[in-house]
Amino acid sequence: MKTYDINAIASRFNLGIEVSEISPLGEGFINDTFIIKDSSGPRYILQRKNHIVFPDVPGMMDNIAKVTGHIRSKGGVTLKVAESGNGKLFWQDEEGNYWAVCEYIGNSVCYDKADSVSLARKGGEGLGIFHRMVSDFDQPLVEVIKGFHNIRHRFNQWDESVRRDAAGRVASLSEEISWIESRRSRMLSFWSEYESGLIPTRVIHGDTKLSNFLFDAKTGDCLCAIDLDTMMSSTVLCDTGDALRAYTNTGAEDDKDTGKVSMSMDYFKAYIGGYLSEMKDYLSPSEIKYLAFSGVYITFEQVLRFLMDYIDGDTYYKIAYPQHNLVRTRAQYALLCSMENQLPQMNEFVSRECGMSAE
Ligand code: GN1
Ligand code: MG
Repeated sequence: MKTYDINAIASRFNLGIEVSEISPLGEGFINDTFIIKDSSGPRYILQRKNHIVFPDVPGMMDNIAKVTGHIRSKGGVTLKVAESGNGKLFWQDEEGNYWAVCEYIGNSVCYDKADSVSLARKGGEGLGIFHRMVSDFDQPLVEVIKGFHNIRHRFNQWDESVRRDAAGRVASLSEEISWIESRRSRMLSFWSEYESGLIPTRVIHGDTKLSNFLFDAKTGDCLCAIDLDTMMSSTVLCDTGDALRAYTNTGAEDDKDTGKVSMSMDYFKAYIGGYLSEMKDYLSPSEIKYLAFSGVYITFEQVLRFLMDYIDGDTYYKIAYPQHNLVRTRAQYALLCSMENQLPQMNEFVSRECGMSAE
């Protein structure tokens, strides 16, 4: 990570505390994150927002202010964004970097991996609560990343990447490329149902992996969604799908041993059971129909995105070693196959939970 004069940056915000320490936090692939402490402990989270990935940071911060304001007005727990000295929700440094600060939520814990079915259940409840809280939000939101979970858009980028072959890697990837091509029409036909309006448009979080939710350190309940940068209007199936990708994986997102990677049916049931306990009455029949498939959809999208970044020469995701994006691609593909194989049982579970007979 590049070094910044982090104390000078923090001093641009109206924090109202005596800062005692600022240290790096977490391993996000996109932003740089720091924790600001005073003598009582952690107080704020400071982030450099990646403005290559998020071209409209002011628009993004505006989305966050609107949605968190809505949740707060309904008595829900959510992030509180701090203003900078100029009254904006961000501060731009001389190099053009955007910085933003939000209050640290105390007595909370955050996980990288679900290590129990009860955590998966709580996580599902947490996303359900978030979707329920925003189900009546009706203001327009900025599309922070164009076509983020839109597979038609992703395929357009994909076609261009393969044609460009910027890193000269395409010739060596015929097997991996066939994983994408053989699923093209199925993924596009699902997305057409969204485009046609059959699947409703709502506020989504956009990046529902485990570490983007806080849990109560005492009760274990999910407290709130964090990392709200990718919130936009889309289908909630993107969120359930991305969460299933994260929660149900028996291995790591970038497992070198793909034999360790599979979808745990127990974790699937726990997560979806928790989600439906909060959201069942708010979902349309089309959302219920595709709830289990949502995991397949987003895991496929992630295989495509990791492979596309590898083809592009690793320009998007931070990597820890040269083959990292290829290792991620193969690990996510193993998860995708495992989900595809278990889809009938996943659908059966959803139907049963929703009191419908399985198709
Ligand atoms: C990125 O920023 P982070 O690490 O929470 C990415 C997600 C991917 C995820 C894969 C804006 O999330 O879409 O699913 O990596 N975020 C963006 O781990 O592209
Ligand atoms: Mg994150």
